[in-house]
Amino acid sequence: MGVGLRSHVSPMATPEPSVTRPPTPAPHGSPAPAAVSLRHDWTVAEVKALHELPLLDLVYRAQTVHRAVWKDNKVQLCSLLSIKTGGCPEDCAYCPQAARYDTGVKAEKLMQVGSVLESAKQARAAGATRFCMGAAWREVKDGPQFDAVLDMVRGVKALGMEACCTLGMLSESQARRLKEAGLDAYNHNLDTGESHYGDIISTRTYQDRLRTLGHVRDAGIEVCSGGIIGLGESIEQRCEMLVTLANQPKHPESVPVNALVAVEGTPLEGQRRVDFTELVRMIATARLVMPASMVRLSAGRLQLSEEAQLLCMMAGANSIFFGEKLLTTANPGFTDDMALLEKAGVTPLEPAVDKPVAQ
Ligand code: SAM
Ligand code: DTB
Ligand code: SF4
Repeated sequence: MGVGLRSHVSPMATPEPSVTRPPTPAPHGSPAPAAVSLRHDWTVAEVKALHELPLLDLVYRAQTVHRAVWKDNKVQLCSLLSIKTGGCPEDCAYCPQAARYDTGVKAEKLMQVGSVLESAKQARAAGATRFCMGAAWREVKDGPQFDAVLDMVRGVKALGMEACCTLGMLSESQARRLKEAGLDAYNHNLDTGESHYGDIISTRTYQDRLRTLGHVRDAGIEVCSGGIIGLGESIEQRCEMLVTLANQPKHPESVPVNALVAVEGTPLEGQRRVDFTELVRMIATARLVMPASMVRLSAGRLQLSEEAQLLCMMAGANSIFFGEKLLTTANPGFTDDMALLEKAGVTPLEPAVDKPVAQ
C-alpha cells in the first residue's frame, strides 16, 4: 500500500485516517488526492475523537478522503425488494417483520421467481444498478426455497444488474452456492455496537452475525454490513460498531447506515427520531475509517430534507436505496430522487467502472 501523496488536509490533532490510493487524477477543482491507507487497528477512542469533531470539520475531512478515493460525486442506486415478508421468528426490537410484534405486517410466502424478476426489471428501467432481495428469515434453510432464491440471483444477473441478498444467517456451503449463482453482495448488519446488542436482539448473538460475515467473505462475495442509529445506543456504542466493522480482516465493501424507522407495535415505537446531524456524523466517521467502502444512506431518508441528504453525500455517502419502498416501510419515490440528484449534479454510479482502489 502507500501509493499517492501524503495528505496535508488534516490539520487537526485528532487521529488522522491515513489513506492509500493509486494516483488517479482528481477531477478538476477537487482537493489533491490524499495518501490513504486502509487501517484495521482502530480504537473506539480514536473513532470517537473523529465523531466528535466540529460538524463542518468532520464533513470537510470526510469529503476530502472521499474525493481522494472515489473520483467523482457519484451515487449508487440500489433497489430493495422484500421477497419474503413478515412472520420472522427473531425478536429484533426495531423490526416490523418480527412475528411476535403486532405491527400490521402480515406474513407472506416467498415470492415467485418471475414476479421478483419483473420488479428487478422495473427497478432497472428506473435507473437502479443493484437489486437487493430481502427475506424475513432467521437463517437460510437448504431446500426448494433456497433453490428459488438462487434462481432469482441468476435472473437478476441476467438482467445485467448487481445482485444482493439479505436472508439472515448463512452456512459456508450456502454462501458458496450463492457465489456460484453469481451473487455480488450479501447484506448482514451488525446493527449496533456489541455492548448494546443484547438490549436489541436476544435470539442470536453478535458472534453469530460475525460468523456469517466470515462465510460471505470467504466465499468471495462482497460484504455489505452496517447498522442502525437511534436504537437508544450511546455515541460510544455507535463508534464501537464502526470499529468492529473496520477491524474485520477486510473492510466491508458496503456499509449501510440506517436511521431507525420507529414502527408502531415494535418495542422501539416510541424512540425519538435521530437528528440529521447524527446521521451526517455517523456517515462521515464511517467514510474516514473505511475510506474505500460504499457508505449507504439507508432507512430514514423520508424524514430527511433534500439539504440534509446532500450533506450526507458531502460527508461521504455514495449509495442510496432507490425506490418508493424499503422492505415494508416507505422511501422517497424515484422521481423525487432523480430530481434531487439532477439538481445537485450527482450522477448514478456505474458498477463496473466506478470502483474504489483495491482493499
Ligand atoms: N432477516 C434478515 C436479517 O435480519 O439479516 C434480513 C432482513 S433485515 C429486515 C435487514 C436489516 O434491515 C436489519 O438488519 C436492520 O439493520 C434493517 N432494519 C430492519 N428494520 C428496520 C427499521 N425499522 N429501521 C431501520 N432499519 C431497519
Ligand atoms: C439495510 O441496511 N437497510 C435495508 C436493507 N439493508 C435490507 C432495510 C431497511 C428496512 C427498513 C424497515 C422496513 O422497510 O421494513
Ligand atoms: Fe427477522 Fe431480520 Fe427482522 Fe430480525 S431484522 S426480525 S431477523 S427480518
